[in-house]
Amino acid sequence: MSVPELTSEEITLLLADHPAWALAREGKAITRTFQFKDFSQAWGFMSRVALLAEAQDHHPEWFNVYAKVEVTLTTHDAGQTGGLSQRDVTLAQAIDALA
Ligand code: HBI
Repeated sequence: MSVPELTSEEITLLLADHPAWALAREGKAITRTFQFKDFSQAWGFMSRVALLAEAQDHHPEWFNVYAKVEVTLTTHDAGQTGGLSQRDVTLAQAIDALA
């Protein structure tokens, strides 16, 4: 089911409120890289994010190597070909609260 995409004003606000995140994929996603002490810390973070994602039914695209975790948020169901939605804002806020 399609969900509304964020307007450019909403995206500007999102980036202002969450300066650790950067726009990616020509404005269709946001991304943040986390660096932890070791793999165990990184995996613990990923486990907590996974529970958030399940609770919100909104899932990250992510890459992990050892203590680094790269998180990208986009909404596959947004607009015609995907994009940023309020779901991404909500999940980014929850992830920031964990970090
Ligand atoms: N996660 N990032 C992301 N984007 C989605 O559109 C999405 C999701 N998780 C589940 C989900 N959509 C559900 O609406 C199912 O339709 C897949």
